Amino acid sequence: MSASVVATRPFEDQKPGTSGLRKKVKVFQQANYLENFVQAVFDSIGDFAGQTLVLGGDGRFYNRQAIQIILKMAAANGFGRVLVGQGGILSTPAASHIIRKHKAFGGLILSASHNPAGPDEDFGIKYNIGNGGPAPEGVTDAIFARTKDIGEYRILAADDISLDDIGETQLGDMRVEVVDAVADYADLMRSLFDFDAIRALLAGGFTMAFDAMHAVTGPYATAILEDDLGAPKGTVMNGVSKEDFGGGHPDPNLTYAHELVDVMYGKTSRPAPDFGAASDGDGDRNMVLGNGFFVTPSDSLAIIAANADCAPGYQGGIAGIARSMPTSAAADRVAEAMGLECFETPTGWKFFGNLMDAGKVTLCGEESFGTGSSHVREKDGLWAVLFWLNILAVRKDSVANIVTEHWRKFGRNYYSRHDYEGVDSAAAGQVLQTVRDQFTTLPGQRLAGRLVSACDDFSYADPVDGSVSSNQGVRVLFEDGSRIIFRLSGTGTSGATIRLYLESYEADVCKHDMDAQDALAEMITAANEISKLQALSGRDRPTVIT
Ligand code: G16
Repeated sequence: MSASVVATRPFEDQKPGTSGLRKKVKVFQQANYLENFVQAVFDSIGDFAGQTLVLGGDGRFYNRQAIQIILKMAAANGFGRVLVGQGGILSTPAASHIIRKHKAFGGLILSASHNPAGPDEDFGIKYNIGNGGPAPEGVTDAIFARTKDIGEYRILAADDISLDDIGETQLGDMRVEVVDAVADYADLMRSLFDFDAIRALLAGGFTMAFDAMHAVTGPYATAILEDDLGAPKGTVMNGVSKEDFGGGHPDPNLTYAHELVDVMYGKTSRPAPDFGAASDGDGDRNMVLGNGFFVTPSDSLAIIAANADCAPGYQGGIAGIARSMPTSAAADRVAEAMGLECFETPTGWKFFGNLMDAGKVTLCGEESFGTGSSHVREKDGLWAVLFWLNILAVRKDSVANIVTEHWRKFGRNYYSRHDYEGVDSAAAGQVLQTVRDQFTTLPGQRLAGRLVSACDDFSYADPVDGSVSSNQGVRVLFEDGSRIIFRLSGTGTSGATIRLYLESYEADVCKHDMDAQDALAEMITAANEISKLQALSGRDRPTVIT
């Protein structure tokens, strides 16, 4: 087997977004497109000669072909060993764990997360560093710079290897180990949560449903929830992973996880279960529901933090909490009550890595249905589900009671995100600029019955390495803690997605039972007025409301 050096020319559009490079499959299928990006990664991450790379993906269309290409490139570039998930499958949190457990140099994760899959849909790739977390901006900037002047890539001339059987194969000088995709991850979960208590809960008449949305979590959820914890067969819905995710959109929110939502709100023939959850394409997101009750991701983080001592893995205390800037401040109130530091970072899990490595935070969360802890360096869907089950097993109360009691104690942060997807990029930029143009005039004015205290473009200085990330969202901040935030998504693959985040704090317990859209109605109107969002985007309503 010989390594060949293939001449290539740069592609101009290989800038990693919030979480790696995400494009249509057809873009990735262009000659040299994937190869260029992978070589740019290998050229940007330092000396890995003889070291270990972890490789796996969410199983979407093109996963297997991409893995074969990357294996041959890893061999030609001098890796000593690649650990690849059986069938080419690794959920994102499982990949993060395997990188850490096996002290790998890094990992390549193939996923476009919750974006639909199939020949005409999306594919993605991202590089994670040796701590198991997404490469920080310094690394992704270097990768992007390299994609712009790349002239060749290295690849081994070899046959494809079998990914389906656990075992070892030699590829040139590199060893390929096909590993069980689930086992290590399941062991980690057993070390964090009280499986006996959860088993007893599930044996005692407590009912639940988990929607894997035909994506990567299916085998993980089946092994853990049904085979180990004893939940009845069928608890995991849509548990068989498919290359096209069953034609669905595996984004665990009230819009796209409607099958689960119908079950949880009693709209099917079965009685609504006590607990419901869903995960996304690559297994890092989660949505949590009670019987007829939705838990916002921001509240979920706060409630997990406030109840962390229910889970054995967290009984020694937690170090601190971090949330992305657009995530509601519910967790800040818990942190304050617990005497913990709370960090506000830009959107993107990569910003939590330094804080976790430095021991400053244990729990992290994002409004985009992401919750996790320092057990790995990615958000972790099933981890959040197990944490909730552990809390429910200890507190022996319903999801709705636990949440409303939390609001009674800490106040309620009414929260919603309105997404306008597939908007013309120039128009989306204008929406944000329209608000920026009022940065000096809005403060001091009253909007939605509240006083505007400040406006800014969110900027973050990493307290660990001092790096500064600017332009991370346009904020209109109110004196009472309410916020209106505009941001452009960094994960879409067609046009621009405008995200409008709305938050309003309510301390009065008598006003805690409103629908969030009603509670935020004045804020929504004000946000549209100051940004001219609907006029500029040509849309009269959001595509998705969460
Ligand atoms: C990714 C990132 C998250 C981010 C989310 C939404 O999640 O890992 O940190 O919150 O995208 O980002 P944006 O608002 O820029 O679209 P995932 O689950 O898509 O990998």
